Amino acid sequence: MDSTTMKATAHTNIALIKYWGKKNIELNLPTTSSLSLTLDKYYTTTSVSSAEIDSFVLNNQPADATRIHHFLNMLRKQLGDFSPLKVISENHVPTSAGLASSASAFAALTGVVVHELGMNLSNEELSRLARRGSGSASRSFFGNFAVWHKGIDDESSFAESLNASDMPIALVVAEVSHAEKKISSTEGMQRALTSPNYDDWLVKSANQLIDMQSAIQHADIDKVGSIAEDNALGMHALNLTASRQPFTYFTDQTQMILSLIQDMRHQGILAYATIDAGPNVKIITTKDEASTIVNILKNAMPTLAVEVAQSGPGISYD
Ligand code: 2P0
Repeated sequence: MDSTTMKATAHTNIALIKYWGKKNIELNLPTTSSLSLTLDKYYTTTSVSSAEIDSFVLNNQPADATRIHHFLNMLRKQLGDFSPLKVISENHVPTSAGLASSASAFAALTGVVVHELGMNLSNEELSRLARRGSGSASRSFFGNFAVWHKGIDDESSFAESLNASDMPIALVVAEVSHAEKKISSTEGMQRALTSPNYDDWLVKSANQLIDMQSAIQHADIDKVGSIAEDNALGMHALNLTASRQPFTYFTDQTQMILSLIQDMRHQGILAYATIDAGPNVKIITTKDEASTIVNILKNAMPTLAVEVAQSGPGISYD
């Protein structure tokens, strides 16, 4: 691989129907299909160059390359051997605070390596490879809405675009914490699998996915939000009811925002919560109502960092 300045930019995504469990850890096959909205605001830009050993520079700082080295070795097995790489990433996502920086990171890395190898793979094929680095990365190649089909094996587990038309959906991100999460997604999922409610959640999730696709096709943002909130709270209920080491990602601030959202709905504001592997709350709403929600949050919780994100693009190269 020649030394190069080519860059791939992938945006992160927020799951509206969550991935929360692995059927196969080695292959990163999920227990459910999931559905996401790609976000405009948060993204990772990555380039690679030849090096003596696999190494990683994140936001201009040397970083631990263990996970990346493991992933590059998987790519070497799948695509043919290539020499060690220095991976240089700029992360415009708060790292490890439940905003899924691994999604944009592994999508951008997969995209740039495959391009540098001179291979021409479809986004679906790239998605299949990126899945092995981080499940949610499979969904970050596509703009707007994407669905990750859980599949039954390595070949059949990948994401694709939903080809939905644009709708005025917005996401108000309330950043309760930038801190590293206490329990990794992988560990959290393993605990959730021990919940006696897990099998019921699988059935419910499959039905919610069908309903969500229909709501998206009808551009029904209220329904999109309501299904997403139900799905997310179901995921977090699994954590609380795990038979092995039950836990929660929620903090007092998370609970406070959830109750503010209920108040907003009573006032007729379209606002629904979704929460990932951390305390931050993302509020699904319309572009028109986003600023009202920001104002309510800022008034109630003046120290809260709040941003508004919208639908973002698929992977790009320059
Ligand atoms: C999701 N999350 O669907 C779910 C919802 C967090 C909560 O995917 O173990 O970093 O690397 O495959 O993708 C975050 O987990 O997990 C995630 P791994 P990942 O977005």
